[in-house]
Amino acid sequence: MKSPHLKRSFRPLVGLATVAAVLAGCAEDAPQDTFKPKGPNARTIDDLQRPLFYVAGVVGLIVFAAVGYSLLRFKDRGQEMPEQTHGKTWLEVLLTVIPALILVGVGIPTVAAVFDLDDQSNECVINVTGQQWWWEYDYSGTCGGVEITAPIVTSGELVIPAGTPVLLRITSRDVIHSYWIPALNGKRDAVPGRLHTLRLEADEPGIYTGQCTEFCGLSHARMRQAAVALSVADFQTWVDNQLEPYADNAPAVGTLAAEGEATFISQCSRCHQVNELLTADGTPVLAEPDLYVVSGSAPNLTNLMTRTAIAGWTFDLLTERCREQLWNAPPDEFGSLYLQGVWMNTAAGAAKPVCFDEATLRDWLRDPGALKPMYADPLNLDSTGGRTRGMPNLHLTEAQIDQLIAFLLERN
Ligand code: HEC
Ligand SMILES: [Cu+2]
Repeated sequence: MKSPHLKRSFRPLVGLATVAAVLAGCAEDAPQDTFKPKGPNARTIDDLQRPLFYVAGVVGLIVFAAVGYSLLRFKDRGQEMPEQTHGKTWLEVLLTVIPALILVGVGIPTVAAVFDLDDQSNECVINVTGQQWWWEYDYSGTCGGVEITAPIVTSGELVIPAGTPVLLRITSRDVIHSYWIPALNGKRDAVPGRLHTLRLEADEPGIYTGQCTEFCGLSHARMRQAAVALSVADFQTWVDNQLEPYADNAPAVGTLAAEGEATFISQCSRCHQVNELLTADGTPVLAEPDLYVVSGSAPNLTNLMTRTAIAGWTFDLLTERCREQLWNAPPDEFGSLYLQGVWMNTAAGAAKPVCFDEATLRDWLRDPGALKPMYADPLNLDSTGGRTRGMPNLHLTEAQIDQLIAFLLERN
């Protein structure tokens, strides 16, 4: 505190730096920018928020100017106390009527927009469940004219047909989460025991990212999500891929992937379902995550490699370069790249996919808690009846990880 002048002279600098940082944030390509709607619901919100933002901005500037003027003009310079008065009816009426009119002007379009957004009409219904700390999606029925002949359960990445109003039915299994894809609509809380609806529609194929916006515990910051919009034809292909019979892609006897299948059954399948997986003697392998995980659920891994990120959509399955390529693809090229996924840019017959970020998946399998804190620590299991909150460290050997990766790559 020796040099208050120096400190004071820093203030404008700090202020300038803050403004510069905020402006830089606006200029930069920000995928979760609420001012860049990419679908009709988000546009309804944008059409409302922009004029309000401007009006509120002008009111804010007037208030700041008035306060600033009063501070400087009437600064205490030892002058006489001015005459004290009370009440000025015309001014009080005026200052009541003007804000009331502004509020009515804001209220009417706001209520109209709320009703507009509540429109439930849709061409597809998808169930969404919040989990600590990832989102589960399950599909059935018809979606954008595409018939979904068997249930599809996936995680993190919501795949929808573009140009189609999709109704999400959102709930939670554990605590309150909140679903938010800023480019497609506002936020909706996911509350245990309740169903909340949210309508998403994307104008064009592309990837639209978001994140959980209700603090939901330790790894809330690692609970992200994305909506991937595909043309209806590409969406049909995606559905066909998800429902491809296990036998069509089953690892051949004697391969590394076949060893991976056995390791998967012994190490992973108590928590993770892979649809139609059978033991060596032909018994169906059914996951029982309710016995091992507090929330009673773990991601379905049937077609893991068709996703682009895992574990709350936080860790990439695609290498950075390929992710950039996918995210920046024009709408008419996006779908085919997305459907190739980790196999993008890979020559036919190549043993390993070029775009696969293998190191990240290996890190995850080696010690998931090191990447994403989840209270999976075995020391804390007394209070939860032996169940972990996330995926525990299974102390796999590198050889087992090799097998599992081969198995998971085969299954897509
Ligand atoms: C005790 C239960 C349990 C076991 C056993 C388990 N996991 Fe997990 N796993 C989870 C949970 C819970 C998550 C979700 C973690 C999160 O995202 O917060 C998860 C997430 C994953 C993910 C990310 C999936 C996605 O779509 O986000 C992969 C991949 C994965 N596990 C692979 C495996 C493999 C391979 C094994 C066997 C070696 C295995 N897990 C064993 C509980 C388990
Ligand atoms: Cu959450």
